[in-house]
Amino acid sequence: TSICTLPELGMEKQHLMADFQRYYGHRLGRDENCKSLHYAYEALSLAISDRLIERWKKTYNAYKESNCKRANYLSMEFLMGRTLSNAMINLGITGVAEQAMYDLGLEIEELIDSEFDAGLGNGGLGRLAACFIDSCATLHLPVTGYGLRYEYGMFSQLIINGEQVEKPDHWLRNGNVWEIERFEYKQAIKFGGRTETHIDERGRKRVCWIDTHDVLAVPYDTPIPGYQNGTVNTLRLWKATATEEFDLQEFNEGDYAEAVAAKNSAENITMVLYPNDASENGKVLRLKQQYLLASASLQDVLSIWVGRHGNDFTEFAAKNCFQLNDTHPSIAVAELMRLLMDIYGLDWDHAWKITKSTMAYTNHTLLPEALERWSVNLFRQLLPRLLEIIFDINVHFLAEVSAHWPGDKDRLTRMSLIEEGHEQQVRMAYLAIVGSYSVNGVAELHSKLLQQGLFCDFYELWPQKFNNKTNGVTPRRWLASCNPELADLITKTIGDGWLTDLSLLKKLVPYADDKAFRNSWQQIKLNAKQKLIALKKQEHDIDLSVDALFDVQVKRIHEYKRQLLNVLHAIHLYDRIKRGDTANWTNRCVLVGGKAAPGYFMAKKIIKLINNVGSVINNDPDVGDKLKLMFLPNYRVSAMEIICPGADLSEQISTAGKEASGTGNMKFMMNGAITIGTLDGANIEILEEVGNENFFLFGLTEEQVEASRHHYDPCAIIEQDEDLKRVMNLLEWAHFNQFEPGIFDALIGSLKSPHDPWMTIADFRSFVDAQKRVEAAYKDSERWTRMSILNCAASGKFSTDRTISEYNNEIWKLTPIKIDNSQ
Ligand code: DL6
Repeated sequence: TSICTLPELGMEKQHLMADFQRYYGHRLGRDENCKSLHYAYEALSLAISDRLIERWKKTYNAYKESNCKRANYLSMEFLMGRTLSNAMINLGITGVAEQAMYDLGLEIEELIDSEFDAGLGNGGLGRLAACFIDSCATLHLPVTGYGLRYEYGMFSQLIINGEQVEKPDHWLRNGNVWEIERFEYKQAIKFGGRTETHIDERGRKRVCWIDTHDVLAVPYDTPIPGYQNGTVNTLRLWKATATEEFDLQEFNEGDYAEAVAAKNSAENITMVLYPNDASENGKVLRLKQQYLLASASLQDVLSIWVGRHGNDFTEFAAKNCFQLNDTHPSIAVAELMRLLMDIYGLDWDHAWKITKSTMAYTNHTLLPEALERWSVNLFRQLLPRLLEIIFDINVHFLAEVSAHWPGDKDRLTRMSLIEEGHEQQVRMAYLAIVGSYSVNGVAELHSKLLQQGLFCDFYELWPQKFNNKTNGVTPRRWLASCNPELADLITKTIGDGWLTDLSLLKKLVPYADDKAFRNSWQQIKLNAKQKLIALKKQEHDIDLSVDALFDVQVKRIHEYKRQLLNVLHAIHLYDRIKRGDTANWTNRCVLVGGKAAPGYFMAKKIIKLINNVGSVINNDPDVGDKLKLMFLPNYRVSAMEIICPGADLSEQISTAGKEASGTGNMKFMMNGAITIGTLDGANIEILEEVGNENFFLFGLTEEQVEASRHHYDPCAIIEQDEDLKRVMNLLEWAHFNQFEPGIFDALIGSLKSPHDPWMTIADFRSFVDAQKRVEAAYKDSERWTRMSILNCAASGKFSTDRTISEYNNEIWKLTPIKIDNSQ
């Protein structure tokens, strides 16, 4: 018997009830007079969490005993959303827990809904990381997620007078039952100071980074369960705090207040998530966050290694790899070099060989403004040792470029890790490419464009490094958990194998022709639409008709995603109604949601425009049920869990060549919504899977966009299109901003500019025509339901289980470790 010998926890109703009551009454000290649901949520979560921790320890021991290779997923964002319902599904305990709560007089749905979202991400990139770690655990892969434990996550969005107002999201204010602090694994992180070189006892040059201001990174671990397979992996998030040593000195000098204040400045590093999904260059705090993540995570992995193997790194690369989620953690390339050389005494060549064979980089955007660059001066002040190493990497790298292209000076300038100019900048994407053995994009088109455009020089030099890994989403959260009725129907029809092999959904194809099955499918969609209406009604007292086409666009607000095109279409429909052009009309609710980066002027104007146009349309008695346009405030993971089962039409309308992949498109498809979309990102692969007849395609292709960019004349297009002209007139004559003159001038100007990079006007006519095809299809409800079933049936490719299997087979090469649950 040891201090951690415990009897196995029961999985039956009575076991859960007993644990719940103990936590509720003893640990939380509540009784039947307590009105807040939060404590019941917390008591149930603690009971569930105990069962996760049991499996977590077994997984940890199994990995340790097998001495297996491990992957580490480094990401500045993990957009986890809520945990309770997902944990119950993955433990296979949902039904039992529901019954247990029911017997105690509680509705489990209400407990689930009382959990705050863990909003530690901006959008697709962060949510992808969350889906990835779910799939890694489901596939028995030894993968640890490393990120930051922001005190404030993504801001809450309020809409006041049609405008976005940001409110801080203190998601930890009620504590977080799912995490465990592990102070014993803290790491010291250096900032500032200077470097000194000396010769060690073996006559080798050693660099010391001294006079630094150190900060502690303290890990908080969250268990990540696989789907009913006993595996529980770890998400390790770092919180910055002051070191213990620093205050002693100041205390001695009597500067108590300064010492405490310094603690705050250390803690500020992980205080808040940067709410930008495209660019956030040049901010000192952001660079500190990136370095803290990279350094703490690498030190953690290295200290585990050294604990077992001493300073022998011969096998390190065979047993470890690091996947960099975008360039945000790419400073890890230089940091691994520093740790291996300065701390563990390896020489350059050995350290570089290890670095280059352990790092792998995923790019998530083609937008040039999102490619990170850091000023050399800032680097020098904050991370002087890292800058030296980056310069050295560059010297070695440029020698390789020169050898490959002798005398090609332009090539050297283009490919250098350092961009020259009035201020030198470090090109972080290039650092990631040079220091990695794999570089991937996130959809076929995106990967192709990286190779042919943005990174073409690097592709020419190292074609074998480049590959594609099309994104996915986890079907556990994005079908089983968010749409239980549909999941039950699918399981009743084809069995439950689809939960871990989504390609089995194709067995639904023959049922698209089965009238009874279609009826059940239709009824489930109507129920989901009712839930969505109820959500909407909490905020606006507007009645939506369940029979209307639910036309949904939810994602970050960005010009390239073209929410504006959607608004132009809504205005066009409104104009038709006002002109009485409503023969054969299809009633439609256009729902748009998403957050704008707080400093993104145009995106904020787009939100205001949607709200203003919506308020004119929704209050016009001539319009009635024919058309509604609504903005869904505070779009987040838990909102999407209600929105996506209720959508009929999924708007994926970015300018071709701009959306790297998209993942909302996959969630909608899986839940039976039909896509109206351009040939962009993963839309192309969705179309390939589902076929032309089950997808509403429109718009210019990426090649056409690029070819017509130079002679683009939106004013001429407007002039020749009567419908578009009327839409633009309504905008320009301030029909939607009668008492707010000029507020949409910038938006109108951008639409009419021949330099509009998003070329919204170019796709208007084709979009309107595609929408007409949508209306005709929706009128025939049997046909629509067939299409809906076939979309779900064709969504098998878009599981992150498939994506992660590809990462593993082609990049990480880990052996799955099955956890023995018999003891
Ligand atoms: O790969 C996940 C996700 C893609 O689905 C989106 O298409 C893409 O826009 C998004 N990229 C980012 C990049 N932000 N930065 N840097 O969020 O990644």
